[in-house]
Amino acid sequence: MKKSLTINASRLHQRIQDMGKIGALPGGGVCRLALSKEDQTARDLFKQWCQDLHLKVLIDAVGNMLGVQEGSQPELPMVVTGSHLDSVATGGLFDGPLGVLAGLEALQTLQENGYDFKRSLAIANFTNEEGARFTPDMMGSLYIKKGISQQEIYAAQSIQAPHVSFESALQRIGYQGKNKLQDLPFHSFVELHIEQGPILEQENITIGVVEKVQGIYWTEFHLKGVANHAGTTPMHLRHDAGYVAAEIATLARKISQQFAGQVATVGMMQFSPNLINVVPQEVVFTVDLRNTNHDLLEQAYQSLITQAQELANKEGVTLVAKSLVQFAPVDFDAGIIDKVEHNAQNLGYTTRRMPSGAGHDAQMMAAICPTSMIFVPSVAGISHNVKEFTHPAHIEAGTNVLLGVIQELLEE
Ligand code: HGY
Ligand code: MN
Ligand code: MN
Repeated sequence: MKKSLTINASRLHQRIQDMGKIGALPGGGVCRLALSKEDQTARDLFKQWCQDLHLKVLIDAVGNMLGVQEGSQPELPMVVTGSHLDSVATGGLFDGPLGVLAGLEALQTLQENGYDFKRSLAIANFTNEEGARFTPDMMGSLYIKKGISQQEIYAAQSIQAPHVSFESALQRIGYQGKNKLQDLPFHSFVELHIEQGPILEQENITIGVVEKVQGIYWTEFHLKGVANHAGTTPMHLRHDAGYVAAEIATLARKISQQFAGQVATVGMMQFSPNLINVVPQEVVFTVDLRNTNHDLLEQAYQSLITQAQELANKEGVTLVAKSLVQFAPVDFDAGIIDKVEHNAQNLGYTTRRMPSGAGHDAQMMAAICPTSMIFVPSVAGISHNVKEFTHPAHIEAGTNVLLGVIQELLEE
């Protein structure tokens, strides 16, 4: 029978602050890129906290971590919660660590109340959720669902120079494990995460009941024109890769206005030779397209590729478009969605059902077992920004909902 337990909010708050000291940036926020020294330190701390709770720590070949509280019937499929500890280069304290540390807090609360675990409960830290150093994003959970091979992952080169392989970076931080997590029997997965958008705050809602995640297409464009003198080259004789890149960035915004629910982002752009008085020879840039509707996302993508090629042809610039990520939208499990909703409402929290605009490990886990997510509000809807913040009361609320959902899943 489910007991109504509540978490130790100050202990969770302290863990979030302690984790936030790793990779801390001078002006606030964190930089903890996947497989960096900072990621290693964060992993070490998580492992220590798991060992303090006498959890079995499993690590697989791509560095995914599971802290497991073994139940008395370990043959039963396990309940899993968690998220990621890597961050973007200008990240906040909550994107990822909230899910990992709230899971740990829920588990510790169950332990302290003498909960009789029949089914095991595991806390996950998935490798490279952000995709900010190695693409694709959600890499570790994609590997667990067998959507990418170990070889492909090991060969991935870091986006930023000095370019290193995933394999060498993983070996350097000492998290190349031997445990096979892919074949573990997972009963269910639930992830607590900040919304990273403005909806919950604007509507003054405490708990987001997440029904689905947008599809994500990441494309890298490589334009090649002709470097030339900025002063002496007549405009009609130019093959200006920089001009075409700017036109495509503008095109991406136009396309986002042509398809319902479409978002488009040009987040990275590198000019070469990147000199004030030289017509750009080459530009490498990325376009991130997302939509909850797969057909519209596909149409937006095709429209971008076709029109980008036309713009390049007109300027006599060559264009190579390389698809880095194509993840379809994912619907979550109705049963777990309902558990999130009724646990939140029974605790007296306001709720609203919603999609996730951001990608999450849950969208990969949904292919393996019944999955859903719990959102809590982001102040001013800000995330992937050092100013990311979520109020402690909302963190406490979300973690108490997570605890209730986990208990129900453990009892199933
Ligand atoms: O890109 C995303 O939405 C996630 O933060 N990796
Ligand atoms: Mn995240
Ligand atoms: Mn993120």
